[in-house]
Amino acid sequence: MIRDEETLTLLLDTIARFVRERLVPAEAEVARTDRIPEEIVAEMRRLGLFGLTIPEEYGGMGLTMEEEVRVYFEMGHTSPAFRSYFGTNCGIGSQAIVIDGTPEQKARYLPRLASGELIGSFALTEPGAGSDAASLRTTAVREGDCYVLNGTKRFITNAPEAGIFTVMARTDPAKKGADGISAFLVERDTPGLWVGPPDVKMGQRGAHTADVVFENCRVPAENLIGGREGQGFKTAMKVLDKGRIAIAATAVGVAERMLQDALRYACEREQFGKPIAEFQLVQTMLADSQAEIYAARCTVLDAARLRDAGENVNLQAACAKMFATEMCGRVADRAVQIHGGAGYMAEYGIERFYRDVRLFRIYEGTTQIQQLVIARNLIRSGKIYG
Ligand code: COS
Repeated sequence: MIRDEETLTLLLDTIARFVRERLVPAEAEVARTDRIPEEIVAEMRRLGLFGLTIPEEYGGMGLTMEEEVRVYFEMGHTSPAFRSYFGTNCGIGSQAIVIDGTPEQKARYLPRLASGELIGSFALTEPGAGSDAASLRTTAVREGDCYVLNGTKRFITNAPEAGIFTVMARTDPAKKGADGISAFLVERDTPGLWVGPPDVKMGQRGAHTADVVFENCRVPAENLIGGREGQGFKTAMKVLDKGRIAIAATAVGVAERMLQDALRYACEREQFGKPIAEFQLVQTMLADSQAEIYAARCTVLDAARLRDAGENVNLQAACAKMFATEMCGRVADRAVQIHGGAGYMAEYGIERFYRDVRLFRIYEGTTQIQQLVIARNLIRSGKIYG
């Protein structure tokens, strides 16, 4: 749903200019230093990027899902580390509060997440619980007006920078699966919360992940999201339904950037006396990439519109995430191929995107988990979507 086409166009134009003039020129430096310069973070704050999806009453822009994915198509035209930094505040770092938080929790945290003063982080994954998220072992035991948390979370995006963590923990040890899980808001400076050193990753330098460890960490009972035990897994899944559409949109944007770069290279680079774009084997790679990007863009927009209409988009979000991220991987591979030897060299940047986008097929649910979600929906309902 687009609330006002003119306002959205203005926002998209502003973001496109920010990407072109500020972020693209900084890509190599961010990759080299593994750090987004403070002045760029300050500009992100000024542009309101941290609060894109946070309701207007809490200081955000309150973008609909369709508006949000259109922003991410633009943001995808540069290194995904930039979107990751503020996008966590708009997505998995805030949405548990937006979707299921109490009015007090919303009032306390959303304004600071929207302004970017506070960085949010989503702590679900553990050393022994990745795809099988419901098997998580972090415990939260009620003691008076607190819950005492113990356990380790792994690969937690933005943990080194975060001021507030959404933490899924088991409040009912008698229940082994999803039912015994609750979600908590844990502030960074709570005694007993430790953040490990940043992980060394394949790509997406500038975006950081780390372990988050809880050792007898006492969290006020009022920080139980929604005020009810046993709802945390469902909250996490609802957050991921939205997050998966956002990742799919980013994958479309990055694929567009890679194809644009590959097209430019193919038109400029001459071999056998003419631009390589004139060779049909190169044209196949360009054409397949364009067609797949178009298909993924349509899928993402459809899933976003359905969510805006209040539909359950579990199946569509999984389809969009699977198709767009796998497509992005294929486009990355072809873009490197079109660049030939230059595609393997750091100087051209395309090898960096190739490594960066590999994560899309893994985080917020692997391709195999999306397939499982899609198939389950089909089998349970007995009908297909189309
Ligand atoms: N929205 C609301 N509720 C949901 C839901 C959703 N999207 N998905 C599941 N639920 C509910 C189910 O309805 C069920 O509740 P009831 O028992 O009341 O019916 C409960 O949650 C448990 O669901 P389910 O039985 O499907 O859980 P499983 O353990 O089988 O796991 C998968 C489901 C595999 C889909 C889930 O664990 C998953 O998404 N894993 C990947 C985790 C992930 O993406 N990690 C990335 C790291 S976070 S960046």
